[in-house]
Amino acid sequence: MPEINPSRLVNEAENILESNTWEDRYNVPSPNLYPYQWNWDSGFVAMGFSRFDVARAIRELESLFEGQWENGMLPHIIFHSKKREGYFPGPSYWESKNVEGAPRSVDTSGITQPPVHGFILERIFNQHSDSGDVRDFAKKFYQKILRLHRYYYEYRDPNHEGLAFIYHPWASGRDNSPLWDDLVKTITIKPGDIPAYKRYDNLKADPSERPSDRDYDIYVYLMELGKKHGYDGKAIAQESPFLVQDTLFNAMLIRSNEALINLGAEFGFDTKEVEEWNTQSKQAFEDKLWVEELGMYAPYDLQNNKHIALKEIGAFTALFAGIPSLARAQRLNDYISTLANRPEGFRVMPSFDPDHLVFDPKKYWKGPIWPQMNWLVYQGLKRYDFKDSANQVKSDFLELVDKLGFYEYFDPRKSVADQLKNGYGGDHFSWTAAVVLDLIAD
Ligand code: 2M8
Repeated sequence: MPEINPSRLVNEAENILESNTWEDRYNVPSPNLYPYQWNWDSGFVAMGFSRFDVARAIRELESLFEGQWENGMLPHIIFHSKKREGYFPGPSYWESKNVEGAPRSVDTSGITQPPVHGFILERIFNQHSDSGDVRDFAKKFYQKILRLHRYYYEYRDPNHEGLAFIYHPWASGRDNSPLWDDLVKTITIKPGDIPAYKRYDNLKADPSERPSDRDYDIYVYLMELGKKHGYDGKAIAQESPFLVQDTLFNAMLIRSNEALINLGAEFGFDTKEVEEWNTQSKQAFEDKLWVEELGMYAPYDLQNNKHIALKEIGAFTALFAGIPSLARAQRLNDYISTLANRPEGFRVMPSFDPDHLVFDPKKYWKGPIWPQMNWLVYQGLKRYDFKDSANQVKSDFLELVDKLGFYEYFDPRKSVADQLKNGYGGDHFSWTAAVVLDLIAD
């Protein structure tokens, strides 16, 4: 382990989670850059809170699912407060209240994000299984997550393959990853296709660390498509030029299904439906998303019927979901170990292939180290008993936070990061704090 000061980190992390909380019930990823409640961020935030205030962890999950739609969909942003301005696309953009089945009490976005809530609930329950309140909450909350998963199988899997699609890069959680570059190049935007809009993100964080304007036009184009179809996955599947079975997204679904199966057994629920989904999904992930020449998994582009064959961090989250055979897991681990031992000196785990031309160690999802991704990769390596690389992934991350602060993402190049004074993107970042708390306690 690096020389870090765990008690200082824990104090700071707790303060960040508390100060990024509003109305004592929901947390924002970073007050300046992302001033609303985000879907998978809140999952990790609940995990962090559960290390020192489990009642707050429960309120975080409850407030998040106030945004759940009748069809089960959980939006990627819940706009509890309209007063906060300065984020595009804000509450009025999505027109969620015009959509039947969207909540009446709160505005939401219309796209979703990786389904982490099942395994987060399981983690919180396992830490507090002797608490009657936590058990009661978990039993009830289970049903909401079940509805969410049912939505993915019903609306996002038109060929009943067991793999859910996304139709927007933001739903992958990895917005401007090079994964999506070629696919979005095929989208031509004609005058009148998208409304005029104003970005705020690049005023609040260094624009060189944020997505390009062209990326944003595509994001808006795909949101407009969603809006046109009332964000209905089935209708969008016919028309969207961006239709992808993503690695990370499906690995999260599979790991969360597994959590529902485990919790269901604990609570005496019938878990047959989830077991059937998960058996099919795990097999489909293994069969369809593995790319032999790459030696790892890759997302599948459903419109052009091909893999997006690039080396990227989503592939490694399959370990956490227990998907790979031992032989494949070994290949994934070998890749991580070689990366960690390279003479150029990388901290692991960069979010994109450092040998690729478009790798950019500073720019958002094109290369930097991301806190929640390191947590997922760490848990996966542990699951397969790859102790050395697991510890490397954990300690590299804690060292970065200790040196550079609670930022959104970090430079993976040792020689560069060691000279820096801060990380990249937003500061005072909630999931960075949450992951630090969980890793230190783990
Ligand atoms: C980033 O995405 C949002 C859109 O959802 C943005 O760039 O405005 C991503 O890193 C995403 O994974 C994350 O959930 C969100 C809030 O932290 O920020």
